[in-house]
Amino acid sequence: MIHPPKRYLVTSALPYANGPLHIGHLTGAYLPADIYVRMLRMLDHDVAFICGSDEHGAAITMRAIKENSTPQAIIDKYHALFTETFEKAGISFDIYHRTSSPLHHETSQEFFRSLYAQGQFVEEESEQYYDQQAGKFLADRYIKGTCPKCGNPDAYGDQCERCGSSLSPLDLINPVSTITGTKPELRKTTHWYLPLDKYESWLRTWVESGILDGAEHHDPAEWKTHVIGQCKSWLDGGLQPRAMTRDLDWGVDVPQEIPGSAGKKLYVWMDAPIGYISATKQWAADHQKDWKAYWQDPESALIHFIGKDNIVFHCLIFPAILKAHGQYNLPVNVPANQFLNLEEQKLSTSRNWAIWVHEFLQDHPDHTDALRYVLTKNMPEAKDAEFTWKGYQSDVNADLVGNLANFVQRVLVLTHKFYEGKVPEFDIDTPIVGTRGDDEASWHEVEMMDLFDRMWSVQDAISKFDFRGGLKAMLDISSAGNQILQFNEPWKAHKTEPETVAAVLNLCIQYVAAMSYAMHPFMPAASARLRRLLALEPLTEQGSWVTTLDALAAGELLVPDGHTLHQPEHLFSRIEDEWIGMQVAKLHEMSAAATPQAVTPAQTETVASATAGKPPVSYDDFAKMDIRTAKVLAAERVPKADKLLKLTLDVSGVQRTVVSGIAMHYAPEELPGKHVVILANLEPRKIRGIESQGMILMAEDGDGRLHFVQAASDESGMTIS
Ligand code: B3M
Ligand code: ZN
Repeated sequence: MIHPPKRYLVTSALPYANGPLHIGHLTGAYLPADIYVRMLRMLDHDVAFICGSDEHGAAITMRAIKENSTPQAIIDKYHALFTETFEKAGISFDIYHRTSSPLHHETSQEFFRSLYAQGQFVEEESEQYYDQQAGKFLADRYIKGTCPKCGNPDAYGDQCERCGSSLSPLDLINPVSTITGTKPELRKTTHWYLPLDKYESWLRTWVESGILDGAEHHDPAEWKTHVIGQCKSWLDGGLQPRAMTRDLDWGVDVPQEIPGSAGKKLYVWMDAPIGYISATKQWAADHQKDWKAYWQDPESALIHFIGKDNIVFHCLIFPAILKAHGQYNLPVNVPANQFLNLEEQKLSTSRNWAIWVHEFLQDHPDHTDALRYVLTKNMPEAKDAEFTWKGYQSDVNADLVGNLANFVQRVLVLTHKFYEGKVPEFDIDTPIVGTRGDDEASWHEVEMMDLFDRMWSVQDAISKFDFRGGLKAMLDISSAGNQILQFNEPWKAHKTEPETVAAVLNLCIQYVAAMSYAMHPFMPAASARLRRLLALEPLTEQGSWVTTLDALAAGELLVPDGHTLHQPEHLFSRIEDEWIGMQVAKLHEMSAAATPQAVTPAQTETVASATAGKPPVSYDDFAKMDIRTAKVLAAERVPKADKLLKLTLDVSGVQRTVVSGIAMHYAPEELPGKHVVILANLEPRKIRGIESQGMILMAEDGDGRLHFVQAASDESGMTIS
């Protein structure tokens, strides 16, 4: 890679359009990319920031099955939601595209065609699992079974989420179809494979030394250690040929003219990353740009922002696809983030243990920048990180209110008090007791050079993907400004040393103006508010950092003498305990409501105490419970209730109806014939008009998935004591 590159192409992982985005997604792949891109623009680089919805793959079709809906309806709903969410969160994509678009279908087919024509695929017939009842082959998430590596009974056909192993359906022990719950049979089918095993050696050289085709491509020292580490462990484990097609009915068709293409779709991990290319094409068409320059000119830098679960696809598989094509650049960096935990637990969609970005920003539109700040401060850059509401409160109150807003406020108030809001003129030679400055440079000049260095630190950290460091450097500017005020106490000195006070305030106003630039990548809306307070033009992104730093280097003022500032207003407001208490309560309520059986307040409490550990009970209390084995005879959805299923159970020959909140975890078709355990003497209760006679006991794993509890015998009606 030639430094600096002529242009940048920055991508954020295309989110699956099958569920809303939570704060872990935001801080994983979108916020860091946005900060980085805003800084690139301010540095006057040519950059395209690309994203879009990933609308194929089992994640979408499974959701459609569960919701009794269609894939099209699901993707339309979430694509619209994502577009709105990113906009509200201030994520400044140049384009937010979608993989269901005709342009994407054409682009990915064209790509496939090219690889096919160049003989890059190995066509191979193999035996794959087939669900007779559904009439479908079962790949990836359509098949479940026990992981051969760790024994997790719920491993998917492509991956075990417990131990992280990459799997193929044939590796699974006791495989079952996730569509019908039936045991699949093996059938022959033909697919096109990318022979990753043959690319192992160049991939290793590329990842470990940054050398590609004998030339320096990138500096591996700039890559995160955990990213290289994960790649190495995949390479050490040996790469296998990977099928680039699937037998599916939702996805991009394998080009029709290819013999044997009928019924075949592109593998979602082949089509989705090509989504970056099709989005770039659309953006280029909309803005009279040349998309090829961004993807194919070796002087362009491609950078992928992703979460750590996508590393193998962006660091090994997609690069292999791009290189097999022959005309594309490979990424110069993939600054993947690790995971964010929420209140010391894993974020979990199924348990609703999450802060949903659209919901939070809808309820609290004035918190966008505070959220961006706290998520950047706690970004899981090198290791998993924690988000807590208490932490949110203290980060906002200490840093944004106590430090930043307070500095701005003091400067504005004093300028209005002493100078009618006008930036005071000052004498460059004003000696200021106890501060720096020497014969060559005045105190004001020295402090302005210091400001330059501080701005440079912000830029330097961001360009190294050290967003936490950049954020700290930004806040340090305001701390330094506060110190200047504190040291010189202009509120006291005004009468006795008016020259000093004029110089101090002038300097502090320059600091505040610099802050409006330094804040911009992290908190664009607050930066805009600050510019309004300073009565400065809205900041132009393109090139403004360069102009500002040039001005500082030349010893120029950022705000001229005599310029009138607006009346002070608080830039951020304090967060009270009560507000935090409400957020914590909401989190627990939402999560309890998503947990089966917990549909009444009383039961909500039970669930909350279960996570905290329950107090001891007497044997007598335990003995009051009638716990029995039962067998599921039938299951159906409860209308207008996403989470509920109505189950008909057999309990030693007697039928019973139980309403259970497991619809997000099991499709009704998979349940008949299952053996379960129930609390048989739970007071009958009407749920959605159906009388529920008991409760099914479920075990919840660390990922929030629910599993039936079973006795070692299949007899129904046995008592458990
Ligand atoms: N949709 C997976 C995910 O959201 C996937 C990323 C695609 S990036 C090309 O984790
Ligand atoms: Zn496993």
